[in-house]
Amino acid sequence: METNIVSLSSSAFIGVDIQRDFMPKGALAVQDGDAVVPSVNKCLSRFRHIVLTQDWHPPEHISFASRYPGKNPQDTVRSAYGEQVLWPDHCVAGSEGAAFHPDLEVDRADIILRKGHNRSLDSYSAFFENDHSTRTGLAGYLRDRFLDTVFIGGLAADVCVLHTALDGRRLDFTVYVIEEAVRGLDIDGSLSRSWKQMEQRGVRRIALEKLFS
Ligand code: VGL
Ligand code: ZN
Repeated sequence: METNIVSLSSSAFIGVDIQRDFMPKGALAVQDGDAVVPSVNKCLSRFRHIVLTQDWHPPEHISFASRYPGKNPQDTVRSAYGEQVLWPDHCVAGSEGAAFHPDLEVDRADIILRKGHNRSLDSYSAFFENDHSTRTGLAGYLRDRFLDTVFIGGLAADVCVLHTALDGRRLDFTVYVIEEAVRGLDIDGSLSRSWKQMEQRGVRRIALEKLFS
């Protein structure tokens, strides 16, 4: 007999950065990024505990290439916490591009976690900022509710989903990434590298149909 893992009261769904700027034609477009929305909405209607994250940067954020003369997106800069990859300006707090995809059923969220709001510190993961030590508070939130398992969907599979999944494992959560509910930037093979890395660290990859059978 199959257990319906989704109905377990100890599981949460984390929808990562399903925002306009990561959609096709957005400032930091993920190919087919909008294809995650129906799958994610299915999760939003089934899970009992729901977290949504929102990439939320001040203007002139440390990760914006436009801030450094002569630098381009994908170049890197050295920061106080190590190497930081540069991106086009994206998800500026309060902007249209930072808004959730219009079809995302945001009202189902229990909590919306905004990350990357410190001008001099980026935050890919929903658990830690990019210095790998400043906590966002999400682990505490989950533990206070006795949630020990997270299912992740959203964007981008090889950046913020990847780092959320790896940090979830580092913090001893059971972590699943839902195949149909993620899409990646896939820069120079980063997507397959990310799946490999997640697998090595014990992140479980699961198909949507397996979840709701
Ligand atoms: C992301 C790059 C920069 C993401 C956020 O949500 O994956 N990627 N900021
Ligand atoms: Zn960002």
